[in-house]
Order: sequence, then structure tokens, then C-alpha cells
Amino acid sequence: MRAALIARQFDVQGRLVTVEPYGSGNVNDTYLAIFRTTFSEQRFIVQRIRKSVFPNPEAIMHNMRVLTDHCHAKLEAEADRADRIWQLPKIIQTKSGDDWVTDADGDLWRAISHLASAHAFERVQNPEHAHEVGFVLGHFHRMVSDLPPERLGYALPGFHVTPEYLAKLDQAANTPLGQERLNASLEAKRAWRFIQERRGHCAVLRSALERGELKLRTTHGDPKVGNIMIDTATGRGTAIVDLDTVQPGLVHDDIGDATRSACNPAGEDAPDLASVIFDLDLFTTIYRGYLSHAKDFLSAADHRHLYACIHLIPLELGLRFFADYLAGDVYFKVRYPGHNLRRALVQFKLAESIETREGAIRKVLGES
Ligand code: GN1
Ligand code: MG
Repeated sequence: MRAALIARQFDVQGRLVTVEPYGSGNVNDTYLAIFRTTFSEQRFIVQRIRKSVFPNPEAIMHNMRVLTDHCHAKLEAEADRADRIWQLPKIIQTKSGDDWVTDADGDLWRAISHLASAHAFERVQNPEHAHEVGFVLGHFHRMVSDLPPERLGYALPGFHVTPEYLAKLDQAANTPLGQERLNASLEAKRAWRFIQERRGHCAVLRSALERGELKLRTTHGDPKVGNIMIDTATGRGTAIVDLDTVQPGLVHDDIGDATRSACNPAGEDAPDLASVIFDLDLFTTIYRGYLSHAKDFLSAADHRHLYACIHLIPLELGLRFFADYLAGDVYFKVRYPGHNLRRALVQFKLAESIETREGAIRKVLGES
């Protein structure tokens, strides 16, 4: 097995016991490797970065190196004052001192440390959990608020640039396969109509950036509930993982991603669309958790665009899933035919639920 051959190239003591598929990422291939010595064992994560998604994987590793160097130093410096033990995975180098390995197909593999005694949930569990999601994201944003985004490259050009996803959707819809899939079901037509009615809204954050109201910062890019590690011993958040999408962006992209994920108890793969709602109680607690850290770095203009991002990011993710469905499922891994269409409908239902609760959400945000 290729993962086993690769795992042996990293600088880890002992002998390989197993390397098994791990986690539920929609993009990369992830494995957990176990090495043992006579005295102990070490578990670590081995990942293949998919070329079809990340055209520039070296930029991911550059960003991960810059980010982890910055954050590890900070976490260590603040450890005595912190209310908990914060963690962040580190890059495990190869035996020859590199940050990654390239295989015979030209794919990049990397290894990172595995956080023992911590786990993530694919769906939000309860208000305390939602609070921790907000708290961990706020802590991360505060930690990187002095890491200039210019030090990072663009691992995923156009990531969270909603109007570009709209253009990709139009392109996909104009192919024979796109037309076929668009006309194959009432659900696909409904999804298409849903987006058309909201086209004008898609540029809301990018326009604010172009007008200079918002500014680029170091962002995580994918702070969904499944990327927030909860300490098994204390039940509190201990780390944010999956650093592939760290790059210059808007904190709004992260806030919208965390809320779309942690305020929908039915999850991204909800079996019943009727169960998909934006839960206001969960939102109230996640926002409080976030604000525990964010008071220092959120400007008044940032605040003014919070509702916009809460609404936009589920719409954007739905658009991405739907465009991928029309393009033939080439980006997100699917577990059954129509999975991407189904995922899109869940996000659109969530965006709709946010629209009906706009007044109440703005109230929680302190706007009225
Ligand atoms: C993808 O691979 P994973 O599960 O970490 C996607 C995110 C989406 C997410 C939805 C690079 O993340 O943007 O929000 O699926 N990552 C990339 O579950 O596109
Ligand atoms: Mg990810």
C-alpha cells in the first residue's frame, strides 16, 4: 500500500504497525499511521493532497509552516496565562528534513502530529459545544491577528470568492452534462432557481473588500464543526485542525463557515431537509464564544457585515456543491449519485432559514 511506503519516510521512531484511512474529509485522502518501539507508540496523520483540488500544494505547506511557527511560539508564550492547554498539530518532517514527500505520480504527501485525547464531531452536539466552536475560532483569529496575510501564499486562488463560484456554476450549466443534470429532476431545477433569485447578493463581501471597508487577514478557511477538536478529558475546545485552506481571506468567511456548520444540528448530510434549520440558541452561544476573543480585533465595519457572512457562506457552499454536481462530481468526494445535489439542497435550506430569522439574528448581533 502506497500510504505505508510513504509513512515510513517520515522521521518517526519505531516500526510501522498499521496505516488506515481516517476521518471524513471531502477532499484529501487521510490516514492514521501507528509506529511502535519497544517502549511506546506514536500515532500521526499522513495525507495525500489532491492535485485536482489544490493546484499549488507547495503553497499549502508554506502556509502551514508559517502559521504553525507563528502559533506554536505564541501558544507557548501564553501557556501560563491560558485557561486551558491549547494545541495545534505540527508538521512532521521526513528523515531527510523536508516538510513533505512527492510520490511517483507527482502527488504531495505530508505528515502531521495526531492530537491524542481529543476528538471532533461532524455535527454540533449541544449549546456548550457550539460555544466551544466560537471560542476556538475566536482564539485562532486573535492568535493570527498579528500574522500579516502577505506572508502567506494563495493555496486555493478564488477560495471564498463567491462571484467566481457563480461563474463556475454558469460554465458547468452550459455543458451537455450540466444541462442533462439540470433538467433531470425537480430538485435540480429548484436549486438552480434558488441561486438565480440570489445572484445579486453573491458579491456582498467582495464588494465591501474592494471598497476598502473590509480587509484581508490570515484566515483558516474551513472552520467547520468537524475541524474543531474537543478535549476528551475536559469537554472544552483545544485546537482547530485542517490547515490546508489557511490563506489571506476575510474573517467573515470563517465566521460564516463556523455558524453555517455549528448552528445546523441536522448536519451537512441531513437525511430529512425539513430538519435543517439555523438554530438561534446555538447561534447565540457560538457568537458569545467568538466574542470572548474578538472584541480586540473586530472593527465597526467588520460588525456591520456579520449578518451578510452568516447568510452568504451557506449560500456559497450550496453553490459550490451544486456546481460540482452539474460538472460531474469532480471536486468533492461523493458517497452516492446525487450526493452533491443533496448537499446543495441542505445548504440552501439553511440559507432560507437564515433569511426568515434575519431580524432575530441581527438582534443577537446587537444591531437593534
Ligand atoms: C471541504 O475536505 P474538507 O471536508 O475539509 C471543503 C470546504 C467545505 C467542506 C464542506 C478545500 O472540506 O471548503 O466547506 O468540504 N474544502 C475545500 O464540508 O474545498
Ligand atoms: Mg478542509
